[in-house]
Amino acid sequence: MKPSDRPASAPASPSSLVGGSPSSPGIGVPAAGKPAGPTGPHVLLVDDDDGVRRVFGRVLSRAGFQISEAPDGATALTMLARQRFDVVLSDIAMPGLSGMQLLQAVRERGHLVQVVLATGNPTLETAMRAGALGVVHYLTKPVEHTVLVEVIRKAAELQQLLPPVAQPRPPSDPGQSSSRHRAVLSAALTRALAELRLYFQPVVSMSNRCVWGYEALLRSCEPTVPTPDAVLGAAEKLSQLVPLGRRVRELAAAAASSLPATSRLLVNIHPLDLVDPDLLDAHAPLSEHAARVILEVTERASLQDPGAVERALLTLRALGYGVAVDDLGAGYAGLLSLLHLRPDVVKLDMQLIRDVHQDSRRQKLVRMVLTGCRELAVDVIVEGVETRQERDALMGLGCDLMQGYFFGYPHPEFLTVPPERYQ
Ligand code: G
Ligand code: MN
Repeated sequence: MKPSDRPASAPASPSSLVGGSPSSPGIGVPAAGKPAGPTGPHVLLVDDDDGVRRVFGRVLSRAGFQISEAPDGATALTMLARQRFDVVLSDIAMPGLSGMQLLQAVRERGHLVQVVLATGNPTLETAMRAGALGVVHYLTKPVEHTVLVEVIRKAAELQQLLPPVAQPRPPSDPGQSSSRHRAVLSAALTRALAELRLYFQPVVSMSNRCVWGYEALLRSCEPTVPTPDAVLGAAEKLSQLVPLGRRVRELAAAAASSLPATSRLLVNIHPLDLVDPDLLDAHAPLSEHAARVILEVTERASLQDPGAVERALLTLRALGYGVAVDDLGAGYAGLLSLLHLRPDVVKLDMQLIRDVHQDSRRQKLVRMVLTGCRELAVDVIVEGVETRQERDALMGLGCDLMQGYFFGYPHPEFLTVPPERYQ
């Protein structure tokens, strides 16, 4: 943070500095202060230095924040997968996962949290990379405690502004804040659309030991709508799903030119896209690559006119697109979608896959879907494979096409899968 960004009221005396070297005289925290507020926004402090965590924790809990601590990035990621936090405040230079890698993983995994980075050794490069990954603040240690509290408070406020689909807590003042909320959301969505990116996650064929395809997943760099669900929720709320879908397909078309020769590209579409003339246009950018593109559909919202869906699917097939039903077995995608959408591929929801090696009911359900889909000549992709045990159990059940962190995280480039993941 530049000195000019500091609040004018922030004292700059050495005794108000926190997060420097623990032996420095600058870490003293005034004894007076508000008591810890167990109901305030929840902050996850990530730093390999116990002293820094202790001091940051003390300052922030006195300001009313709930504090949890992680001594390294890997522990932080485990905690983020299990629990909701409002803000992550992380050191950059840590052994193992660096703060920057942690930030990248948080974005790739789509965790709904604001990230503030703190470093004792600021460089332009880390500041720029942090900015590109949607970090809300970049602090230089030692940090004045008033600045620390102010920055974390602002980050927590951003988190509160997330759209309801992504943020279950209702706004504190729904009546008065709804038009302001809409304006804030609209500005956030405009920024998110301008900076939208696609990441690509491999889908492997175990029998051919190759990447069968890549799923394009949208990623936002906008802190107020940091996850795909938040962007979709905002677009839905503001009736902007059509421009969002067009932007995603434009980016997918641009990426398709560098798609590895034997792979397909799986692109998520919203049911409403099915009635967008741009999707059905033979001259639309993505249509040029249709023969290598599989459109993934989830019936998140039902369409007014079911006939329109069937007509759209006929046109898409004539253009050469393949069709996949996404998240089969979860909320929206039931067996009827196999009937109505007549997909080429179904993707089995990751809730059915989690710990499949330990659960005979899950095994039976997976086998049942595989048998049914074989009879219907539909390929099955199992999603969300995270461990070797899950992979082995699924192979034993006859699954061939698999996707999940075990094989690769979503990444801006079309990465290959390490050979040992097939062994
Ligand atoms: O709904 P859809 O299947 O398109 O969503 C895919 C989402 O799942 C992406 O945001 C992706 O980052 C996430 N994802 C991909 N692989 C895994 C995995 O192995 N485990 C978990 N928990 N999430 C995953
Ligand atoms: Mn999908």
